[in-house]
Amino acid sequence: MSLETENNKHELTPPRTGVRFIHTADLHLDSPLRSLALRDPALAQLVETATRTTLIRIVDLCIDEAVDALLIAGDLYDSDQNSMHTAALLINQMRRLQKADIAVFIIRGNHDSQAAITKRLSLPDNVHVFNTRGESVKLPNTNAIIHGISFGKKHIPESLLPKFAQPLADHINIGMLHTSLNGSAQHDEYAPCTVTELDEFGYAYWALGHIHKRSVQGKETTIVMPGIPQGRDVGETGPGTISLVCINDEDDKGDAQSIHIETHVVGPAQFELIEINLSPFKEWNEAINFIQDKLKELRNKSFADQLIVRIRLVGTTSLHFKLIRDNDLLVEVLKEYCNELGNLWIEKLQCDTQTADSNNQVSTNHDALPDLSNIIENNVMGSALARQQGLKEIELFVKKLPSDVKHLFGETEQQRIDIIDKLMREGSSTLLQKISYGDESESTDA
Ligand SMILES: [Mn+2]
Repeated sequence: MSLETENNKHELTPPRTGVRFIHTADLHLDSPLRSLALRDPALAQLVETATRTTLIRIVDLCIDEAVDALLIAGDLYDSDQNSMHTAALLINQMRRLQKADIAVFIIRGNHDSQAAITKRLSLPDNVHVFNTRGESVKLPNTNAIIHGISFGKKHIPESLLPKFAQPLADHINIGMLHTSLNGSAQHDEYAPCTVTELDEFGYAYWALGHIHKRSVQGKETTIVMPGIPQGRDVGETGPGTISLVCINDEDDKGDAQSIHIETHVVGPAQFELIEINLSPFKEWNEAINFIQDKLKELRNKSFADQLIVRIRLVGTTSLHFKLIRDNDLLVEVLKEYCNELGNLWIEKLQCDTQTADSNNQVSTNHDALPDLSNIIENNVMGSALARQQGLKEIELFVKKLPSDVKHLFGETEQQRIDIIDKLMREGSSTLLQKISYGDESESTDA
């Protein structure tokens, strides 16, 4: 800890009126890899260790900033299945905070409501895990009081607000709540409540969790969703953030309470989706250069150490056939470029381009192809028989999958039919392209 910190003056005169803390939520430790696209072992390793690295970095920041407390507002774990490795990591990190005299407040969310790791693990005594009835705990050496409540089960359809204590006078009241916020009771089972209700409750700060997108709201009070500190897949793009919060109470001169929030990026790996339009290009190398420039631009703008990108190629281009046929080659070329640039990864390359001249090419070179295309479109796509066959195949396939990825192939019959239709459409289009383009390319290569 540096003696030069601006808060040094407070530290010399405890108990002071004011508090500094770090607020995070939704670390989802031990979350399984959610994307089948992460087949690259090095990339899978990076994503797997990213949440653990994030926890260590949060603790580093707590110690560097010499905060009073760390608040973890639910879903510290992804589920009740936790590794011993994570248990050991957590104990070690909590001990580091204990040595630095930093208190830790944890509430359990919908994902870790049953996690044995916070229920049975003996964490050092600087760590307080809130019960499911609601509790208020004073933060030593400050005039702050933390009110919190844990989820006792996965679904909580009612608001948990009635279980919170009224604000304590002459204290900085901070509430910790895992909530889906404004959702209606029928659709949202994660302790819903409104921003207005929180705003009018009389606390100075609401440390929320659950929604993975960062937001700061409130008029009378400050209501913060800190955002997920480390995204788990391309569904969670952008930098992973936490909040460093400083609340100063009314001072001698009568100035009102002030809250200062700093956003810090902690997650080591950032996911991004990028759509690249290849319409202007007719030359393969020009298209590759363009994609590489776009990747570099994105890399330069990203906040995290590592950038993981899903690329979606779109546009109408005469390169369409080659993009489909030589997809593996393109991926390798781009991965090589990422290696050179460093700290950049391709998670998936999705090719949704359209051909600039498919009809001409198909009809002039191969007379049977338009017929085949019509047969597929009119007699196969959407036919009950084809779907039935597809459902059988998917069922056989899903049986062989590990249980945590089974849902990727649809949880209802309708979802499975949608997947079958999509696969048939993609498959038949690839087949037609390969038939029409295959011969032609062989002759030009020869
Ligand atoms: Mn949650």
